[in-house]
Amino acid sequence: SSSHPHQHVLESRCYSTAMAEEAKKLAAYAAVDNHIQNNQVVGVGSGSTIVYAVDRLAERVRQEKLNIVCVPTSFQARQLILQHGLSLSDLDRHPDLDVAIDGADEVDDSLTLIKGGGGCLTQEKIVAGCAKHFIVIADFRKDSTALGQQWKKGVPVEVVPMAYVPVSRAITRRFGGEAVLRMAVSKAGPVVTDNSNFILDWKFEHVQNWKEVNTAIKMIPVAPIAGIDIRVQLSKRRVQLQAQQLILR
Ligand code: ABF
Repeated sequence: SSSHPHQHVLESRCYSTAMAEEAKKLAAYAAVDNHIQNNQVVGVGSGSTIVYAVDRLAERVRQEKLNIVCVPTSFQARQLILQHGLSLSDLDRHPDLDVAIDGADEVDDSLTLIKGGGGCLTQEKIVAGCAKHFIVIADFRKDSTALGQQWKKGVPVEVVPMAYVPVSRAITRRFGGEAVLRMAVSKAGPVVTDNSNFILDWKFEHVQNWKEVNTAIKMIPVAPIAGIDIRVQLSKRRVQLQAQQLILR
């Protein structure tokens, strides 16, 4: 039942935490096996799904003696790369990546994504933008018919601290809803990103034109970054939605 602490209800189906972990792992392993090859420079995303991807990548590097260079998208990704003994680089040395691999919060039918629930969106977007191919690992829980409806967490927007009030007002005045400063779990202060910025979580009331929203947010002074990813190049439109069978169990 939905009252069990380790069960969640999604589209009236139940799944356990163990099933969610298994789905993340299956999707991550498939993404690494299908899309990463020898002699590549790989952007490494953030979040809990990417942990499985880096596990698998490190395993393949060892077993197949692959020559892979990794560029991180966050402090977490950097630690993962180091802990797995993978080769760590940066955009100074490797500004052209073969592939970037990352998780997402929601994915709709046109492969528009909400990202940044984990707070690493700015570097994720920069690294993905430097890659020829962008591979998104999303298990069945991330499959969304209308962005924002799945988890009700809204769209994260990273913002320069002194500008969070005007940016919040600019977003809601134009698109409605509310944009709330993300607070630390302790409630002692706001969440501070790897770039020393704040995050606004914009919760909107109705389905939006994501292209318009993305452009409009980018145009607000103080260079905020919205956790929306709209990719038009076919080569970049790859999402690994796996483990559907798990929900049928
Ligand atoms: C990053 O990690 C973010 O863009 C996204 O918000 C999050 C997904 O986390 P998880 O894999 O834990 O669901 O990719």
